[in-house]
Amino acid sequence: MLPFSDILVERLAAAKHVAVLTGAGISAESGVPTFRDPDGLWQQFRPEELANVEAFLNNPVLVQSWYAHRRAVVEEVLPNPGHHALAELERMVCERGGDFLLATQNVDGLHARAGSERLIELHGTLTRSYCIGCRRPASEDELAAIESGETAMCPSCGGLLRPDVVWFGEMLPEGAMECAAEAAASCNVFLSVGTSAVVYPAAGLPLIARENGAYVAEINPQRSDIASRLSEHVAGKAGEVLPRLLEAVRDYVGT
Ligand code: BV8
Repeated sequence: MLPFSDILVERLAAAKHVAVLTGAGISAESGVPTFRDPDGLWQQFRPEELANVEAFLNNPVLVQSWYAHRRAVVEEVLPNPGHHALAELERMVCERGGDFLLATQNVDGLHARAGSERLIELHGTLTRSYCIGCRRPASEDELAAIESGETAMCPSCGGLLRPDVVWFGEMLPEGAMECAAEAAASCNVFLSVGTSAVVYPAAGLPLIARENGAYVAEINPQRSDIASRLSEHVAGKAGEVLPRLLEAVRDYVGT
């Protein structure tokens, strides 16, 4: 018994345009804690404590060390079968002349490491940091001060070093949301994978797809905030469901 419908398999097999949104849930099976699950990152802290500019300026050491901790976690983990399945889906769709776009809210860099290329990191990436004074990219050595409990500062201008992520109240990277919204509006199938769909404007992407006639499936052990407005909820883990979905599509098209 497959956890997803025949319709989803048939639509995905025929789709010329496929778009995907992922959230922290797709990295959970790699060992990266999510934000809002019971054992999630926010359980130790609240978003307003850490993921915004004011919190950073009020307590740079806390915020810098929280991101340093998350970088260390991410450096130790690997992409899981869910990440690899989405990279494979991109290749499958592009090889048949279709369009594919993966928009991720994640900042862990795991989709790129799994081989995804048609990728937009809506909320930036942990893998880069920069100086808030002169915007100069920060090196690993310059971030080393964090290890000793000090504030990491720019050696050129003395400004604070921050992760290249999008905090609450900050704009998404130039053009990122426009590009993702365009893909959502023109796709035949949209997959929303591992996201609680509470953070906007990213969470609006599956709804844009639905409003424009796409078949929208959510892959998540829990129902998200927007599940009732989508075509299908596939109850399961991304690392288990996505490889089986790809296999079913390959069987369907007979390749
Ligand atoms: C902005 C930083 C313009 C990096 C993050 C309407 C429109 C526009 C803005 C807003 C709006 N309403 C409110 C806002 C403001 C705000 C917002 O959305 N607030 C929310 C909380 C109400 N949005 C913003 O500020 C955005 N900026 O819009 O700019 C603007 C500016 C000023 C004023 C107005 C507009 C910026 C948002 C970006 C914030 N940065 N992260 C970092 O530190 O990581 S958000 C953070 O949450 C992460 O990026 C994360 O990806 C994102 C969403 O969380 P999820 O990924 O969904 O993770 P979560 O833990 O919640 O859920 C995991 C899911 O996985 C669960 O459902 C679980 O069941 C599932 N799961 C678990 N295991 C598995 C699994 N699924 C599959 N397989 C598994 N194995």
